[in-house]
Amino acid sequence: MAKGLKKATQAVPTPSLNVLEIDNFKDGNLTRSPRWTPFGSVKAMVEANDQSDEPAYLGRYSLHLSGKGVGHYVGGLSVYLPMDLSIYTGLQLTIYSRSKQSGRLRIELYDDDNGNCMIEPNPYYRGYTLFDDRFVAEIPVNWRGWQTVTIPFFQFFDNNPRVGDDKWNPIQQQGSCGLVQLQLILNTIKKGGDASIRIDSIRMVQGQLAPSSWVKGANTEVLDAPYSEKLDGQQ
Ligand SMILES: [Ca+2]
Ligand SMILES: [Ca+2]
Ligand SMILES: [Ca+2]
Ligand SMILES: [Ca+2]
Repeated sequence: MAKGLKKATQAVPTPSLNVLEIDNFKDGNLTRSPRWTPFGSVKAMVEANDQSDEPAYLGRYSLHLSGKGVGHYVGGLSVYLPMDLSIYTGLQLTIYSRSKQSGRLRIELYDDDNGNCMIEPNPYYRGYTLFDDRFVAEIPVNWRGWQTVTIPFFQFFDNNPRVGDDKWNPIQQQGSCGLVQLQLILNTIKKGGDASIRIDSIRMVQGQLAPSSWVKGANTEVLDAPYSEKLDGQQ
C-alpha cells in the first residue's frame, strides 16, 4: 500500500459505519441549525476550511474553539438536542490539532431521566443537575493535523452518581426526550495555558464499535465544568 494512501485511510471516517450528521457547520452559522450556546471564556468561530493542505473530505467550514485556561478550564458550547439514541453506538468527531498540546476536549451527554425534556440545574452545586445523568468522555487532542475520533457510548461514564438513574438510556419513552443536551468543553493541557482546536463535523454512529484508544475512562481526572443553563429548546 502506498504511504500516502494509508495515511488518508486512517483519517477518513470508516465507510462501513452509518452516521447521522449532527453538525458540520456548513451554513457558517453557529447559532442556527442547530443553535450552539457558548459559555465560559471560549472563543467559538465558524471558519472556512481554506488552507491548501486540507484533506478533501472536509466540508467548507469548521468550528474553531480557542481560549486561555482559568486553571485548565476554558469554556464550551452546549446544544439542546432531544434525540432517541437507541439505534446509535457512539459519537464521531473530525478534529484538527495544530500541535501535540492543543488541549483536551471533554464531551458531555445528558440523558433525560425524569421525563421532562429539560435539565434542572442544581441550585446548590453549580454545574450539576438535579435529575438527569451526565455522561462524560475526554479526548486528549495531542496530534498534528486532522483526525476522526470515534468514541463508543460505552466509553462514556456517569459523572454524577446518584443523580439520574446512573444508566445510559437515551431512549424516547415515558415522556423522556432520550438525549437532551450535548456539550463540548475545551480544557488546556497546562494550567493557565492556551488551547485551540477545530472541529469539522460531529456525528452519531451506528454499528459495532471497538474500544477507542483516544478516550480515557472513569479513572481520568475529571475537571469540574459547568453546563450552560440556557437551553434553546426551552425559550
Ligand atoms: Ca449552523
Ligand atoms: Ca430532565
Ligand atoms: Ca448519574
Ligand atoms: Ca439515565
